[in-house]
Amino acid sequence: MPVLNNDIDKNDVVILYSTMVKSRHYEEKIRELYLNDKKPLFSIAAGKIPGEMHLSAGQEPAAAWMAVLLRKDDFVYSTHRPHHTAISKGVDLNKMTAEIMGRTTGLGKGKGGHMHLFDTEVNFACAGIVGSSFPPAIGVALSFKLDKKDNVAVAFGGDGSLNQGMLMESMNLASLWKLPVIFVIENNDWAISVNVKDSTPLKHDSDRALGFNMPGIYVSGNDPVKMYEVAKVAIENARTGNGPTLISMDTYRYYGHFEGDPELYRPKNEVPELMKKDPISLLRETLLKNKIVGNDELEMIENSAMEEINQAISYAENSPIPAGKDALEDVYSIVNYEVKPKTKGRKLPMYMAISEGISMEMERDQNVLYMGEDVGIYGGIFGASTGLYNKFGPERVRDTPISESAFIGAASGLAAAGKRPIVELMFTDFLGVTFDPIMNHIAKNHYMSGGKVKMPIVITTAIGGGYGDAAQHSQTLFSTFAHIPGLKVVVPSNSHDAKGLMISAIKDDNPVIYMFHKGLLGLPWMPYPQSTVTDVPEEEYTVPIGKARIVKEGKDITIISVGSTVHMAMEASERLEKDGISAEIIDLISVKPLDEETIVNSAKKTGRILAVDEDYQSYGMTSEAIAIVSERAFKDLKTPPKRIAYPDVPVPYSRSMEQFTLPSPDKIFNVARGMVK
Ligand SMILES: Cc1ncc(C[n+]2csc(CCOP(=O)(O)OP(=O)(O)O)c2C)c(N)n1
Ligand SMILES: [Mg+2]
Repeated sequence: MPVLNNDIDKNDVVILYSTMVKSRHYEEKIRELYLNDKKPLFSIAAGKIPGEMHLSAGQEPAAAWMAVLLRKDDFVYSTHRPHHTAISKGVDLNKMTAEIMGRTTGLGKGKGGHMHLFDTEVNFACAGIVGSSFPPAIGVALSFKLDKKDNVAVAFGGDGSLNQGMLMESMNLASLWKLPVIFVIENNDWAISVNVKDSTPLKHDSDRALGFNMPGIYVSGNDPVKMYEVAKVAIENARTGNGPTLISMDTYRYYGHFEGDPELYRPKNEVPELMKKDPISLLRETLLKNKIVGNDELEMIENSAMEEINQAISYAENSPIPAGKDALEDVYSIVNYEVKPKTKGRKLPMYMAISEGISMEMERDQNVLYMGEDVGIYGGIFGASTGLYNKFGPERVRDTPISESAFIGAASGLAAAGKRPIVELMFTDFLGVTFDPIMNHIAKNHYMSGGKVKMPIVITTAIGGGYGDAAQHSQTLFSTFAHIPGLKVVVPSNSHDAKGLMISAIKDDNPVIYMFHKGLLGLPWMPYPQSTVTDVPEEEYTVPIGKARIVKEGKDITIISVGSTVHMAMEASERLEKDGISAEIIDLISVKPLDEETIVNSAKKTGRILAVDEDYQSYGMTSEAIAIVSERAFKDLKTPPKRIAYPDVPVPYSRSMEQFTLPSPDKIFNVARGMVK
């Protein structure tokens, strides 16, 4: 039974109790609705509640403290089992229930569902990827720290998340930067069917903190009062600038991993034994024994919880079901930020144009910051942040440890808290270690929240080969990003566009992947075509995202190019001219959204399409451009479209093999000539 110290505020304990009661009844009610309506088995269409259902009955003590100790503007990132945490943070129960039932009035207009609840009114979010709550929470915490606010961020994870790299990276960053964040591990012994003893070689999960030089506190016995006391200290630490805490709590999961789980892995008597020490019953006894409440008040607490829950269910059931076509809305936030250039400017190499664009936006908007590896005094190994550190200092131009999941994941938290982070993924090849934050969070949060959560994030990244850096440092990968709904992908081919696109990317409320080709940057140590060095206006201006440019008019053939292949196409076209062939060259500038109109109009004009790209051929930009032309201008074509892209092989090291595989002016000349003559 929980013990109440003399100094504990008795009202707080009553709030703990009533919050747990509400959570428990809510879960029982949701379970009833979910199971009743799920018959017949495998009939996906049946039932009030779609999808999987992970219930948290038994785990209430891990969350109830938030109802007392957190403020509305503190932030919580929860898990796939989120209801008790949502209720404890004060999420709107009507909208949450409507979301769980997939209704238009739901938190995400029915686009997120029970694992993806976003309530911007009370700063609550959750996610279905195990361990993915940690990086955004440190982002929010960093934002609080930068703004000198005394708020805290709380991130939840289960015992299964203890062995996720995202937790390690996030604890390291949180401790290093002394961020006001609390990591809560809800250890219910099970990660689906795997017992924690078989996954984690620790006495207590909180021992994970030892390696990160931060406090780690273990709470035994699923005790809501102990948890409250421990959390109080952790919060005090966080609010007063003393950094993060890891709290791990033993808790119980009464139901299966998901509703319908046959639980074959679980000893038969486990749940009945756990229920004998049910935390709600035990706290009720404590309240009665200490004469803090009487039976009448207990009854009132029960009744008021049930009333609220029933009202939320009826609100949800009476809310409209979304139209199927609503699925197509909320992928992107609509934005309008065009600034036309006023002057011609002066010549700058591309890397300096990029950093000039960033610098202007950082001056204009205090919310813009730049993070990544070696981006500080070094200025980024590709020079994108040249000079920024000296101008804006280490808080806003922030060197990070080599923890891409943590600092790119943090960007989504920073954005949710109102910042406009730019994060540098040094080589695009390193995407593999940080795809989850980009693909599942940064790209989708706007959509899953029904358009409420904005993700104004720029991810800068170096692409391309041609200098013998082989398979793990030479990829282009436009289409890997472009394939994911919610991302924009831009690729400047010259200095003018580099600055204007960077300013657009920062002003855009959507996540933009800003890809710069190493061989175009104008770096002193890397050869580059002189044609990349163009006039750059000194003032602020934007280059529109999603709009291609015809860089050379022509009438016989259209060459679609982007980034490095623009310069190859230009070179080839000079030779084609000499052969009497007039090529029209399109610089796509944006790979996503793709400017279909410019492509289709040019195809109609020339009747011949050659798409050229340094990314892998299969499922790439060239395939997409040709598909669009085939759908919209097939009858205007005089010959079958062709493509030159990177063959489906990893990038080889030796020069002879690399040059063989790359697109080149020669290849473009030969293929284009063959198509026309
Ligand atoms: C990265 C990732 N791997 C696997 C899964 C599938 N999965 C969902 S929940 C879960 C178990 C999580 O266990 P735990 O963290 O202890 O949380 P609990 O379910 O006990 O609340 C797994 C393996 C996932 N969603 N994300
Ligand atoms: Mg678990």
